[in-house]
Amino acid sequence: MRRTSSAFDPSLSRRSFVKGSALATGAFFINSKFNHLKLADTPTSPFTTPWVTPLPFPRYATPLPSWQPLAGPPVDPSDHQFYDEFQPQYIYDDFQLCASMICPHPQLNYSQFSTFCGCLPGPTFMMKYGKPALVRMKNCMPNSIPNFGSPETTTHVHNGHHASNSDGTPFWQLQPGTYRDMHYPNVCAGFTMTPGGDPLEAKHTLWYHDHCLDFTSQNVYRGLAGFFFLFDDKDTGNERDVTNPDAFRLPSGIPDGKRVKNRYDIPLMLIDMRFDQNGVQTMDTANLDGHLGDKFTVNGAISPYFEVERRKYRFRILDAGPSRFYDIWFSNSMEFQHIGNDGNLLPAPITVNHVKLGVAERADIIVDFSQLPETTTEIYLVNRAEQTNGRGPTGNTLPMAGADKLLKLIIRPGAVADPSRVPKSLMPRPAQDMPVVRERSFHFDRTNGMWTVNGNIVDLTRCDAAVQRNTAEIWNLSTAGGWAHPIHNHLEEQQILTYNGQPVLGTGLGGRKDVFALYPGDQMRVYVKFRDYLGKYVMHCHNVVHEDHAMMIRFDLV
Ligand SMILES: [Cu+2]
Repeated sequence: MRRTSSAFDPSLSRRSFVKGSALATGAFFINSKFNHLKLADTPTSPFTTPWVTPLPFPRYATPLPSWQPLAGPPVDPSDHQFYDEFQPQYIYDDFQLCASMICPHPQLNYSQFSTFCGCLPGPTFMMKYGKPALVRMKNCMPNSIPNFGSPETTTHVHNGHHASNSDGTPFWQLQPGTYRDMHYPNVCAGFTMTPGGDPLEAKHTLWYHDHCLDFTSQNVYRGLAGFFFLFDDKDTGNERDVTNPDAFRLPSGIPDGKRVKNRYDIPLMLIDMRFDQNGVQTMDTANLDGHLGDKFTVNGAISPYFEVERRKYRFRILDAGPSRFYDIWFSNSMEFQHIGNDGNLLPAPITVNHVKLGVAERADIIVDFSQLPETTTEIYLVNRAEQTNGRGPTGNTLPMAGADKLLKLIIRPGAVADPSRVPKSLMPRPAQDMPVVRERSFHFDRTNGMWTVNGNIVDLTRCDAAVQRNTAEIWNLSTAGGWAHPIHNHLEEQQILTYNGQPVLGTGLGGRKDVFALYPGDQMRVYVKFRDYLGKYVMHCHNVVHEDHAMMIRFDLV
């Protein structure tokens, strides 16, 4: 297996031209990467009996023992910014992207998914600030895969503060049979200005997924997604951390090798899928509005159940797309505490009874099942956002009786001890202490049947915004009517100054954000710091069908 070149791939500009010309004229270009595009029908998936499958848990990614070197060639430090400053203490060798036969429900068939290490979701990384890591990503996919998707991949850690060449953007795609070393320094943003960076920039709930140009929606829907958690000396991942006075002691799982004892920190990855009459996963790749499934999966299983104890749990809910928006409730409308939005913990917990999610957004919530009466033995996690096509939600809230049930929660009888806590304050919003050197506007719209930013479809050979490293800017993000666009910016979290002219402090948007869920006609004014690394990054719509067709810009730190 050979290492990829870090040189820029000039074919990226050709591909965007191919896409523009092919789709703008309504004809599909004959190209090996596009020849599966066809006007597919939208079948109704076969019936599946709900609540017969236990909720699957992704296993943990396991680093090499400290004494064991990489099995293959050594790392090339010159391929990584700040490698000497952040030499990897944890090495994950042989992290394979591969084709895997998976059955999301016992009444369906096996489908060929694309997976990280054979798992859906991929293995969960349990990373720590101050412990730099290196992951050797190997593309072990076959040269062609059935139905949809691309065997060419690149892996982005969503919300990671990583060097451009470890950011896993389409600039560095892996062909089957090649590998790439991804360097994750696990240091807070601002480390080139203050040693260790700004601790208020620590993030906790990240995820990783494919970012292949033109094929992200298909590849992520095929299974290329997993969780990437970061812990620090406050969010330590240990609810019994009595020796550390700074520890939040949020509900935790206790990793024990690849397994877990006492799961109270629960990742929940939501993907809505569709299956053909043979029970095989399918996708209508010709529908450029977006893809909606009629089966709701949680951690890769359709309509699973999960037994909980009468105590507090941390649920980290991820909308992994491709195009679905959620309005998450419990079926008894009970309150819970919203502690984090996207990767960050909020300044303080907010008590709510529902939380909205656009594609790629995360909600970190604490649910206390001890508040339920003994007579309550089961409730459901449900979605009340009405959505009838890939363009976005209608804005209507489904009645509770008609809500989409996602996960059945079976409440075990009997009181249990609960050492976990929810502090009154969590992570204050970082100071807006870097002067703003420039203001830019980005309008997300539809132009000649394509998804555009400021009227342009993506061309990765074109830099759309050159920003000065270690400066701050204000970015104004806006949409036209009719479509919702969850906008994601790489490299940095940002702070929303105003949402449709209104301040957001004290709301779930009042912390830091890496996805801006813009509903029709919305405007957000956002404060962004651009720190530490040089190189190429992207901002794009995370309705990944829109991203693929071709709602993305390139920005460079110079
Ligand atoms: Cu969009």
